[in-house]
Amino acid sequence: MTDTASTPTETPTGPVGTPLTVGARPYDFAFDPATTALVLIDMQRDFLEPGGFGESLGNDVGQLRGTIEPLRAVLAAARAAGLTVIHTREGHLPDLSDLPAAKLHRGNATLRIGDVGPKGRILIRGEYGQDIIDELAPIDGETVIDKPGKGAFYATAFGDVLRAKGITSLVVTGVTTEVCVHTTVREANDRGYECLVLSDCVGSYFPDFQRVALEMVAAQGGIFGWVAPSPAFLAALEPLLATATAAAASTAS
Ligand code: C5J
Repeated sequence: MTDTASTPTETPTGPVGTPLTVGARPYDFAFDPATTALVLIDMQRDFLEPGGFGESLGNDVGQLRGTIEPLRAVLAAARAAGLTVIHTREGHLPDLSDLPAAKLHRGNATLRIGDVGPKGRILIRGEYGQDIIDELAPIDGETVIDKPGKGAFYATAFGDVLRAKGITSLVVTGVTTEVCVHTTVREANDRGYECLVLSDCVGSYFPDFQRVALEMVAAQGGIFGWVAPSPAFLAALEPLLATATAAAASTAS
């Protein structure tokens, strides 16, 4: 089943436990780890490495690479704390049947979607360049959502997966801040999810867009959600990580 329309039944529900708190803008973000997912948006070679879709549009892919190390730390902590982890990948079917002509022709790119580049066909599912970078590769048990659009909800099972897992809050990371991250946060916000965007784990090819896109999330009392640097989120997870470490030690002894 795919998410094509907004209905009241989409409103997330889940068990409520003791919330953890992150120091965030515009005010503290409270979340229950049992109903929170870490979402990694489009950390794909096509956006972060030379020879892919991002570079074909004239972008300097080096601008995004600063997200990798902080996000690697967040991913490791989320896994250790037992949070739900969901990855997304932007891409199209090999026959391009899910690619609108408007998207194909937009941008006057040197290589268009479906053309063969140094890392395989540009932005095509199953190609090496379309996959997630090695540093953040999904592991068993983590959901990977393939999406044809910028938002994670459009024409995917993302909403169904969140509902099935009882998720009500999203910690959002990935690229690019003002495109797929923003679109997903806006879609999620309209569906009733609480979104925290980790400022150093999202990246833009344009420094000005990065700053303004983050301001737009937290402005007007958090019109789309909250913004915090990843160390604040890691600090909030500390009690859970300590419990997990103690449990592992007692199992080993
Ligand atoms: C773009 C994305 N920028 N993942 N995609 O085309 O943000």
